[in-house]
Amino acid sequence: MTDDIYTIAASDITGDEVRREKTYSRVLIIAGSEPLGSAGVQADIKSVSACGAYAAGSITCIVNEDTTRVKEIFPLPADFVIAQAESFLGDVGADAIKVGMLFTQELITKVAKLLERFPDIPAVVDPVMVNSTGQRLIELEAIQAYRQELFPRAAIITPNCREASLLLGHQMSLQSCEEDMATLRSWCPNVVVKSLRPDGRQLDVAALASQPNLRIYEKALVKTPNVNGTGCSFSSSVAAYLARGASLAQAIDRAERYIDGAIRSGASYRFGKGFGPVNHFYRITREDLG
Ligand code: PXL
Repeated sequence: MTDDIYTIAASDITGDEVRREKTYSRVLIIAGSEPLGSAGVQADIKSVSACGAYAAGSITCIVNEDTTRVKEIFPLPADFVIAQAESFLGDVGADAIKVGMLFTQELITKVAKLLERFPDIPAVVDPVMVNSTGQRLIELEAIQAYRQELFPRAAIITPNCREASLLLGHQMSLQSCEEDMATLRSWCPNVVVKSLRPDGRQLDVAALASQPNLRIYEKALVKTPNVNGTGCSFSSSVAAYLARGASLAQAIDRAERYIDGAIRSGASYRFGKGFGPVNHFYRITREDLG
């Protein structure tokens, strides 16, 4: 007995026979997967799509978590992660790369070597180290590899304040900001530190090689637990705008606007008992969807 095969609009036309002249703005995401759809590669794909670029992904690890805690982390073999990325880069090509959770020192080193081979593709490196509940998402000994190997290959790095503090070896504050940004810039010339929280205010601080002064984004603190994956979503949004041809400064401005809207729009949804997602597609209305 043979299996039934249902064929829908089968085509034997191969690429060479067709004029394919349109291009996507392509973002290759190298990041971890999680089951909530709030953070990691799931958030990355949503953000890149919501910001108008094509999202492709190489999965680094699978995280089992609910909205209250990370339960288990299952890293995939580092060479396989790189091979997935090479499959996309070698055949399709990318206009920007977003690097999220890597977890192991071995993978950080291997991703650094991969980026070295593609120096013309800007890479946004989000050094994922802790999640919203403060749990660690990286092997301790791997932090050094971010500083020494991966950051020098990045176009921009986007640590949050806690991650910046781990990288610096001390708590980052508004008082130490100028000095700390200078240290971070010694590893990568373009840096955005997310979520500094001096006296009830919420600040993101950007330092760009092209600009003499720090750019400070002050945002009203939105009261919501729905902030899981905000770092992932922000850095993916930056990558999407870079892929679409924006300058770094423009990409950060647009990503700040995007994530602020996504947090506000998602603020009052009920979603589990802990930290929920932002509303990635808030700019698309029901009418758009038909
Ligand atoms: O938000 C940080 C993060 C990144 N990547 C993955 C995660 C998380 C947080 O839970 O699961 C895969």
